[in-house]
Amino acid sequence: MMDGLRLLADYFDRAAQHRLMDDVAAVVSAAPFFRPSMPGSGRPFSVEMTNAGSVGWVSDRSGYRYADRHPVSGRRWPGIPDALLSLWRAVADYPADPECCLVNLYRTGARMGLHQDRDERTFDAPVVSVSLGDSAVFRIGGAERRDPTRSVRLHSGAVVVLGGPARLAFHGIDRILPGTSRLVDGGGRINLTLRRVTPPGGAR
Ligand code: MD3
Ligand code: FE
Repeated sequence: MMDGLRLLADYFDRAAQHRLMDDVAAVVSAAPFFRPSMPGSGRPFSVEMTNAGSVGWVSDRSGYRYADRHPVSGRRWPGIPDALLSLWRAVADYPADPECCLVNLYRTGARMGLHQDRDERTFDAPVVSVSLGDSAVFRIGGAERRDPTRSVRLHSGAVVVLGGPARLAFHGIDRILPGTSRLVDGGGRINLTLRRVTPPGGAR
């Protein structure tokens, strides 16, 4: 396995997955899913998104960025649920809490192309991700787009920690395997991604 990539399959049992879905429902009631669009073209994403935390990741015609307000309601994002702060403190090995929890919703047919996460102002912190609902075919390569990639199945309850060299690896979601879980109402997959955006103690 690549250096810095830790796959913790079955980290959350079924009961914990249901509690996380309740936390997601509370976040979504304060900050409904929106559909981002590609910088430049304005082409809509197939994935719907929302956020919790002091800042949230958004994308529209003018670019990708972290914003402190929901792009539709103009309201601040809700707080990151306690269970996710506890997860970060248990696995991230980082001296400060996450600032953003991006919530991605993949209905059947949604995907995410190969990309790097580099909109943050620090890459010292790992990215911690939780998979809920239908299984996904996740692809991860190296620091260069041309590097070879491999495919990993992410099932409901899995946690992935990406630190060190893996932090800047190209990655994406090739496809969702429909009907592999009943956790998400209406079917599909939820991914929760915890990130530190600014250096600890640093100026905002
Ligand atoms: C590897 N999300 O939101 S999570 C994203 O399943 C994103 O929704 C995917 O890529 C999803 O940016 C993958 C696993 C993940 C998250 C961040 C990474 C893998 C990563 C950062 C660096 C390398
Ligand atoms: Fe990513």
